[in-house]
Amino acid sequence: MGMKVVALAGGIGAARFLGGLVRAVEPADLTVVANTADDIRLHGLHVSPDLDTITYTLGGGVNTEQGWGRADESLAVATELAERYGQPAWFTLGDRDIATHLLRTRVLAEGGTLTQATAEIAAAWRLPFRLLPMSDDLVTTRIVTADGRDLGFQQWWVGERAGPDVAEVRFAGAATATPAPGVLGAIAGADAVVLCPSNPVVSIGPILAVPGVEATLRHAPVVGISPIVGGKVVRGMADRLLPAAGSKVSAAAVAERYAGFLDAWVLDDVDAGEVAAVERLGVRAVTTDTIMRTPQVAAAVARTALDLLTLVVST
Ligand code: FO1
Repeated sequence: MGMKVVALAGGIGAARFLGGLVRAVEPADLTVVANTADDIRLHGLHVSPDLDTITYTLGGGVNTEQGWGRADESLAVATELAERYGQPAWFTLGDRDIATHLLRTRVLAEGGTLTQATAEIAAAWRLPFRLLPMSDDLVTTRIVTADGRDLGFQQWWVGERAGPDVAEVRFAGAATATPAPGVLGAIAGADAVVLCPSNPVVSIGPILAVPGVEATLRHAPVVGISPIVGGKVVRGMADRLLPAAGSKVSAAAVAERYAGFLDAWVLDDVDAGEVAAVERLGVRAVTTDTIMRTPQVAAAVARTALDLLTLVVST
């Protein structure tokens, strides 16, 4: 039996990393737990961007330029909705992508769970690992803006292009949510839990906010890869959200957010100057090239992370 690995994942950054992780471990021994607090209901459909980004990327069907959505996409439905029916068009669903949302929404409407819908979609894409939503309950990231509005995450990020300053980030529904079946058991039984290089506030944050997850992580070997390189985000909006959540935009500051359960942390080579600060948190740190231009680089990052964690656990 190989090493049992659990990855906690957001969207694009996680998907790139997972493309490497599946080369570094036996995929059959891998469980990926994805954030679902970016989910949104649109035109009556349940859209799960992070689950879909992971599925399409690892299934070989992602739009590689965007990093999300389907390759070979068309917009006939979106155009008809906007132009004929005058429906809001700030969040675009492509035709092929809509097929995924139709299937998911139908499973849910028939009384199935998000876990069941996700398994059916993952099987169709022949994903070689187990993909779980963090919860079957509705947990929704809310962005309270400095000008006092309470926006859904996608409304702020896509609808307003992350323009408004952020006063507060909340996870509505998290306090009463239950982890999806298999999540806590996978973490408790893992030889390694890997925090993907995802947004610490709105990707990993909601997973940690589901009751029981953080407590279970405290007894598991946990390694993470910094999503912040040289004081900047590799992609996404963590630079806009970390200050609102009380953290600096640095690799060490992200490690500090996880310090209660983190055993090892992988930083980019450019952040070698932050290694000492991370180790003062009681977290073993190492640097490597973390800019995952190819799956080969991503696999090297994954091996570095797992090797460091193995070292920490054995000493
Ligand atoms: N991002 C955009 O900037 N504009 C869109 O219209 C948009 C649509 C969309 C549809 C399905 C999907 O899975 C993702 C989509 N995204 C879109 C990306 C998404 O908003 C974010 O990148 C993630 O939620 C953040 O991780």
